[in-house]
Amino acid sequence: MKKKVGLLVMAYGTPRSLDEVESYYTHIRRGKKPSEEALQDLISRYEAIGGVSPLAKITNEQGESLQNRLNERTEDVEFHWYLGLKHIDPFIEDAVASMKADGIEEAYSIVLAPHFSTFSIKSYNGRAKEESERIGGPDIRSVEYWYNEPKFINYWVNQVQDTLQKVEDEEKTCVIFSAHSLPEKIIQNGDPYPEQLEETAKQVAEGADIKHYAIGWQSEGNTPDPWLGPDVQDLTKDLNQKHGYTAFVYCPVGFVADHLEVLFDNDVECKQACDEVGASYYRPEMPNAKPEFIDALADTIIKKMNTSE
Ligand code: FEC
Repeated sequence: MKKKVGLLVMAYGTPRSLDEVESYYTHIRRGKKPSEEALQDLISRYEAIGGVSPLAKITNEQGESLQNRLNERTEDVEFHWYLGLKHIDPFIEDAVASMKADGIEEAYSIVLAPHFSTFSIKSYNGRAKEESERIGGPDIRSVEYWYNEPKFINYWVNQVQDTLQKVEDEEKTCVIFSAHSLPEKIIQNGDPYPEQLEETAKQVAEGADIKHYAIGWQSEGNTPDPWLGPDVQDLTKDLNQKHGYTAFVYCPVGFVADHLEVLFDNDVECKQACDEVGASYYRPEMPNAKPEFIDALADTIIKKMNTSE
């Protein structure tokens, strides 16, 4: 008989309707209600992308596809996937409790974000471990990052190559790789997040033989502390001014799905920056639940199964 193993798939989460935006935003702000102005601003961004984000549906497809792919690729194990979200139910703790209730003793966990940061992957994994210790199981082995997973790099190499076929003049085109900005203080604490983004960008740029590329940060929060920069919109204007690029290809490689931060921050705001300088805007397709991407995630879990860490 195959061994039943848990697969804890963790992701950011999104409100399922505009009514849930306030409680979701309050959770993101660690329990502090947003001002009416900030709340309306966020609601208007969700409205601009159609009212709700497609993220919830895509995260579900990613989790289910990963479970199915792992079950195809492993012989003596039967994976059962559980969804654990950071900012809305089912929370990470709910997923750990469900695994325990279902009699799961051993589980693997993965966060649907490629780059390690104390703000992101560390906090997801920490919450899962804390809960499993609190309730006495299951034993969870966590993937810590996968920014350099060969099939993930390959996914973006193919996407960039396809997109570059559409541009008029590659010499005048710049590819911008980006991830979610974080407060600059993470650097003083030795966080590997910026280097991991640089490495993803370098590997994709080499694989796709990109002529010009740059790294930027996006979606920074509305707080007084300094955030990692340059912001992708400022970067667009700056690069256009300095080098005369007439087309920009945005690769938000720190994200893995179509959601607010891509559909608004890239497709609306970066597009606007391009329009302002008279440059063309391109944004390759996000990985979502495409089989080649799901296979990359399956590789990370299988590698984890084959190591003793
Ligand atoms: O609903 C959707 O479609 C979008 C979901 C969404 C994803 C996402 C990913 C990341 N975030 C990260 C860090 C921060 C930090 C703050 C912050 C704020 C927000 C707000 C919304 C939001 N985030 Fe997010 N993020 C998504 C949505 N995020 C909404 C609140 C309004 C705003 O600022 O726009 C600032 C918190 C604070 O106020 O202190 C920090 C990181 C990621 C990528 C890794 C991951 O997915 O976990 C890092 C998707």
